[in-house]
Amino acid sequence: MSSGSEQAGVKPKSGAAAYLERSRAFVDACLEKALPPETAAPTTLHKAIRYSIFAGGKRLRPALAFAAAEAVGGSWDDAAPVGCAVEMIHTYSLIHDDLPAMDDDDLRRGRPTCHKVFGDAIAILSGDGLLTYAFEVLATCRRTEAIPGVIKAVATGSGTVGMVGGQVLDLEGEGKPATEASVAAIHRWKTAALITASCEAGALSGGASLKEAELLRNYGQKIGLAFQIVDDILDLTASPETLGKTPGKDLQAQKATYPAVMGIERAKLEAQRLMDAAKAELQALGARAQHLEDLALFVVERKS
Ligand code: GRG
Repeated sequence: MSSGSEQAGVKPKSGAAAYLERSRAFVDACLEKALPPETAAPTTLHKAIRYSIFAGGKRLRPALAFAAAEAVGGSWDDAAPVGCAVEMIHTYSLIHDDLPAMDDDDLRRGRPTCHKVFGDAIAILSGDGLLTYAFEVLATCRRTEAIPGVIKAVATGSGTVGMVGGQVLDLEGEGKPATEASVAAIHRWKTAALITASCEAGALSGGASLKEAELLRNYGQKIGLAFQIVDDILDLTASPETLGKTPGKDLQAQKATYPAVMGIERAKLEAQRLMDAAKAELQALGARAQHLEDLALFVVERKS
């Protein structure tokens, strides 16, 4: 039997699309409460922070945190601080990445970048502010016994042997010959590490055992890498309107990417292989991990 929306000619949302929509509404309400209003001093800084964080974006990392908490029997409320923190850190990384000293980009999430609107200094400080708020909000996790593990997972994923270190490898690799191994090393840190932390910290905040946290970490590493492979492919194939950022930048900067070292078709197969391997990590968690399975599929099938 078809649903009402199908009868009306409206395509029903897939499992992941509906989950992302619900988790976006939830995390945006939590972020709204966690961050100071635009009217709070210093107003320029708080305006810039809100301009960037509420500019859109898929909110994939919070959704992963919520789904990981659910997969171990926890709730969205348990994982709300993790969802906010990883989105704050992700947004800070985008603001800093767009600066003239890094990727020098004018467009992000379909809008002029933070530094184009507020200037370089405020953009740098907005990123600093978001990173600091992330750890303040993590300290409010409901399961207080989980807080040290949650903080460690998020700090490792976003620090010098995680996202920040990956950004350094990425910048240093520009214009140099790349191999599959060197590209994987960059992507594991630059992109997969924060996605991994979202899954692991989300699970811990939901009461995961050490074994469950390890499964979720393994799942996160695999979909994190798949996410970046798809990002590399979209940079070559998607339009600025769909992406909300300038495509073709990787090629222009001679960046180390999967399509550059193995071609687009093999890169697509590698993303699929990683998705299958990620799903295999979920088997021991049973039906509660269904949303994580849907999100793994979303990661490889996404168009923006
Ligand atoms: C500057 C410390 C620092 C780190 C920068 C993550 C990163 C490292 C830079 C972001 C630039 C970039 C294009 C990275 C590749 C993958 C990625 C993180 C894409 C953007 O993530 P999405 O697609 O973005 O989840 P939305 O806007 O949907 O949230």
